[in-house]
Amino acid sequence: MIRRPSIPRPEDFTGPAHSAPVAARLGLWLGVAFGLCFLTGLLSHAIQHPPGWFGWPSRPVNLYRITQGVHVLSGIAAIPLLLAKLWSVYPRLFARPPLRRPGRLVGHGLERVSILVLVCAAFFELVTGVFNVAQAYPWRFFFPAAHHAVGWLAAGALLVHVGVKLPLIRTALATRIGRDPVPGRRAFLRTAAGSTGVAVLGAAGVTVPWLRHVSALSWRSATGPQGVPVNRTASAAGIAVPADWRLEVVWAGGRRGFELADLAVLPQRTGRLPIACVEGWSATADWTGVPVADLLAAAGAPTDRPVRVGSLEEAGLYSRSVLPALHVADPLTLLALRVNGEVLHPDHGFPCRIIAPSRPGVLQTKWVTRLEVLD
Ligand SMILES: Nc1nc2c(c(=O)[nH]1)N[C@H]1C(S)=C(S)[C@@H](COP(=O)(O)O)O[C@H]1N2
Ligand SMILES: [Mo]
Repeated sequence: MIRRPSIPRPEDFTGPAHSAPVAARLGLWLGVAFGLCFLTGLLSHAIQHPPGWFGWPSRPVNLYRITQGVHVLSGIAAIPLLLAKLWSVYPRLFARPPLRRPGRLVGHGLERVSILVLVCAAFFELVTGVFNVAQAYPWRFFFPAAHHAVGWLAAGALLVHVGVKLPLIRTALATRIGRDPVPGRRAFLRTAAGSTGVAVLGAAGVTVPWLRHVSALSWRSATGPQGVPVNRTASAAGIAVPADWRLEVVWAGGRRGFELADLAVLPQRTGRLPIACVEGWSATADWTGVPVADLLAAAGAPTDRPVRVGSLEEAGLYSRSVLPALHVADPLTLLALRVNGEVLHPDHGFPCRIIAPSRPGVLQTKWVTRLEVLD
């Protein structure tokens, strides 16, 4: 007699991974990782595109380095957690009928759609984020804008999902795993937690100095001229410093030019400051230069305004940036001329660059040629 192969039902999956207490715990951990990742991502977005009400402090000097490190590492942690969670719940795909009785149709349909959106958005965020860490962009959209928009989509879908499932989540979390009649649940959760730990440790070397030696992803940390990594080299940016290079300081009431020799004789300050790239790597160095506020004062310009920084680089998204007034006022916001005791390498921005505390790397403009005090 030939038996027709039967489509399984969720109850047919009896492995320890496929149970509500396991799924709820993985969901909780995943929620924490996503939450941290979302908030630190919003923060980074706000620092780069500050709304009027938003102010970001310049101290402690490592603040942005820490929030961006948390962003990248919580995203890395979410990858094994998401895979474990999907493994845990995929038998639900076999639930029949796919949509329930008319009375519950709206709620159930909403739940299904929110899960589909959530899974797609979460995958999109994690995959594009990892590619960004690797600085590979095999797509045509603009990464920061897409990553930001889909982040909101994931957050919305997650809220709906948690809202719909809350009663179930509560019961499942209240079930003690230790007394569980099904063996193996604890082992599955331990494996998920262990893989997450390995993934985080493997990535943390990009930003945590004492983890450099155990980290596979630390390739960016200590390479590059003068001990600091480089994202965009001078030749990639098409930089040729003209023989008559001058720094122009411009403000509402006037302008003044400085030659390199003029900058070199102004009082210098050295600060141990990080470059914290939005892609996750960070590296600390001793930067020496003229505090921007002192330079403005020497020019006779106001020192309590935001300042637009212009570069020799003509095109390119990072060829200019704006220093908010809070950062201009910080004496460690430098127009740096030297790094680790040496004149800046061309790839680090010779003749001079901005190095400010607690600031995304993309805003640490290199090859500076103009400072414009804004109203
Ligand atoms: N003019 C200019 N400045 C720039 C960039 C750039 O492409 N052009 N890249 C920025 C980015 S993304 C980072 S992380 C830092 C890196 O500085 P470094 O190359 O000296 O390490 O420079 C920033 N300054
Ligand atoms: Mo960067």
